[in-house]
Amino acid sequence: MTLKVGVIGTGMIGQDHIRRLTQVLSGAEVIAVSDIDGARAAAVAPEGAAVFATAGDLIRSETVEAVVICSWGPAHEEQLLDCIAAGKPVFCEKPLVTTAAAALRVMEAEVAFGRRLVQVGFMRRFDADYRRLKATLDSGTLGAPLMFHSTHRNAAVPEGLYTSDMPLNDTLVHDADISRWLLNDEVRGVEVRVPRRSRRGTELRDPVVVLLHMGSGVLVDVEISVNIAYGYDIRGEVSCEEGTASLPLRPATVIRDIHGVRQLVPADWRGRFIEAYDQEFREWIGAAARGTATGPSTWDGYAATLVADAALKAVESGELQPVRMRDRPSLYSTTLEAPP
Ligand code: NAD
Ligand code: ISE
Repeated sequence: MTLKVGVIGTGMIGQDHIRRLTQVLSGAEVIAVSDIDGARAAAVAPEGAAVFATAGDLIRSETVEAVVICSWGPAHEEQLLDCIAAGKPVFCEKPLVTTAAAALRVMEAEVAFGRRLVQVGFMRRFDADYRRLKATLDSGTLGAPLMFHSTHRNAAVPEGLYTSDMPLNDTLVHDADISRWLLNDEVRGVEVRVPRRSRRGTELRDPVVVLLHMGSGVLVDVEISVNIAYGYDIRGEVSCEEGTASLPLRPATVIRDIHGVRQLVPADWRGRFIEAYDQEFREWIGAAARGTATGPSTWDGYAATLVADAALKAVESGELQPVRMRDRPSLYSTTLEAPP
């Protein structure tokens, strides 16, 4: 049976997900699209797909069985609540929402519904390298993890659209989520330091260094540089009691020629995580066809949102900012599961 999917937000990642649902994966068909920019939605709609004037119309359409949200973060809350009210499985790109209060509203609605419907787009959890790293840590062969060094570099970000808060409330959510997942732990406190500003980002606060204090005492240092020119460079190394484990550089091919020895660097997230996005959608289609969701949940989106909120306070105060989570509803009791 083919899952009939509606996509909301047809910008960069919306178009990439339409491509993978249409040309790469089986089991799903994009039958509807919507964007506040109606012309863009019409231009990228797959042949035969309906173009809805509003996200709400798409979500409530009887023909749409499951929804993919790729609009801007501040629009996610209303669209998620509409999906839950309609009882439809929904894949929502990160960030889940942009405030802790909004995350709690989405969580309350899903808990009241009584079944998981929401999967958040934390694609790193589906990346084969991160999965091997987690399996190594979980095996215990290196002893307990002590520190995690996470590097998150973008070649550039859209000028004017990407603001100084976004390294902390848009980009950092990936590092916060992957730290919780890799380490089976929660973030309890956040510090932020701002080094010398890069002139490439004009007024943008870039780079930033974030220190996540995990419940076990593990410290995670995160470098976020969003205008580093040379490419999209995601790195991770965990220092444990008896050794270290790190992600390989991708693509792994090493070129030797008259200019020396080098590896290519992906231009952006599309290239680096292409297989991870494919896998997250493979798993989403399977769960959505059963009327539910898998992988990163509303609880995980809430946790990342709290870290973002704390980071924004910490950058202003210069102090360690605590992160206090509410009790975990039983609906989300298995969300820090090991990879299959
Ligand atoms: P984009 O600006 O290219 O596209 C966003 C689209 O959403 C635009 O076409 C805009 O018109 C539309 N839109 C905005 N508000 C809307 C609304 N209320 N209803 C319908 N359409 C609306 O941005 P993007 O880079 O594609 O990012 C979209 C989302 O995906 C963001 O939340 C971003 O953080 C996330 N993202 C995730 C990853 C990842 O690696 N997982 C990578 C890039 C972007
Ligand atoms: C973007 O929205 C993403 O989610 C990318 O994965 C991230 O690396 C980038 O910093 C964000 O802007």
